[in-house]
Amino acid sequence: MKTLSQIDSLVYELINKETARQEDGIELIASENYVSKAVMEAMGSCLTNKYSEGYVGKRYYGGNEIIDEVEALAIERCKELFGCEHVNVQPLSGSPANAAVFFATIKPGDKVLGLQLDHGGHLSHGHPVNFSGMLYNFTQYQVDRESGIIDMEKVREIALREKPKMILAGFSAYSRNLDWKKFKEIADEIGAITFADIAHIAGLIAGKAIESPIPYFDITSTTTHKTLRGPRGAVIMCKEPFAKAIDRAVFPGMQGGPHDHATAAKAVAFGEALQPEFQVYAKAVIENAQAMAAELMAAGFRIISGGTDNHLMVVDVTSKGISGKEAERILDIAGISTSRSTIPFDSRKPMDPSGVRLGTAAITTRAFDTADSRAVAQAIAQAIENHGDEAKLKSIRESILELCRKRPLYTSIV
Ligand code: DSN
Repeated sequence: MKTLSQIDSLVYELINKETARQEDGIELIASENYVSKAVMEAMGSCLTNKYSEGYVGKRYYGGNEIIDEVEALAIERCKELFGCEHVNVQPLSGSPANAAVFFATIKPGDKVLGLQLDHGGHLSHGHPVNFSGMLYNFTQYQVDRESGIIDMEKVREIALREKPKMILAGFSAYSRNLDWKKFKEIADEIGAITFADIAHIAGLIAGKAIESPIPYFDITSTTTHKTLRGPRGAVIMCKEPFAKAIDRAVFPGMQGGPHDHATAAKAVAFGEALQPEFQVYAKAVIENAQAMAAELMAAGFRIISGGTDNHLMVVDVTSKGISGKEAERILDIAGISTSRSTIPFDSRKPMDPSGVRLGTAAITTRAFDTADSRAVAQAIAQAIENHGDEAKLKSIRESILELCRKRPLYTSIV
């Protein structure tokens, strides 16, 4: 970043500080990851200069012959990676992608069934403060109070009673595999559209570590920057009969010009995820999460649903006399980034809930193995148990720094 350092030393310094923060800290925010330098270079390219409203071969601006090739490549690689019939690679991020799916398929006021936010769902899955909950008539399903797992018989019961036009399956804080086939069977009983939001687990699906909804579901959206390890952005995949409506909903329905630099970076990330190494990565993400969950449970923490099948877990920290917000703050002091999280049936408020959500996508990218993941879990337990002891927190921070130096970030990614 030679030019930036000369032209704008303030921004340059801030980027340097953030690079150091990422290098010297442990990233457990379940929705974050570290992209490769190749993805970053594509994001930082001259493609950011272009306007290209429209689609390949049908643009509203001239000079798009190269952009057409970039977008066609992203489409081709995404189709190969996920085995989908059609894909729109233009969505700017997850919520706009989900908005486009709703615009394409249902009308304001229509009934939709989705997972409740504090049971692991997402704001755009019908929360009242979000456009989804304001525009559409959402009915929400929950996890079982005892097991912490979605009870498919309950989902069926609600679906048969409420007869939604769409059933939405997906989550941002749920650690168990979804039964895609069962969701589809339930939807077929009532003639509902099936919509999967795989934002969190897309990389695990691409890496063939967990099952894909794409063979069963009508429409699947995902962000590209979580386990999939691409740039900030999203895609919408669907069966051919929905293709035209999805494309029209994205543009001109929702968005203007696509971010062509992001499209190029998506193509790079899809290319990386098509390599055999990505399957090794996806498997390791899950193994690391399972090792971390086991260690935390051994230290006396309650993990919602009793473990994990994917990259994340929601940990109830209240038994250690601390709230989720306070745990997030203490762990930040120790050099571990997490995000506070509500737990199902939480008696506390969303800004200061009972849990923290942890994920292993980022640490696995920097080559952490199961022994490292267990060491991180021990550090978390120690920090939370000694949350009032500044000297102890300082010594945990030192051990985290040592672990980070053992697994350097910007030399381990290519
Ligand atoms: N903010 C993302 C997450 O943390 O899961 C979802 O939008």
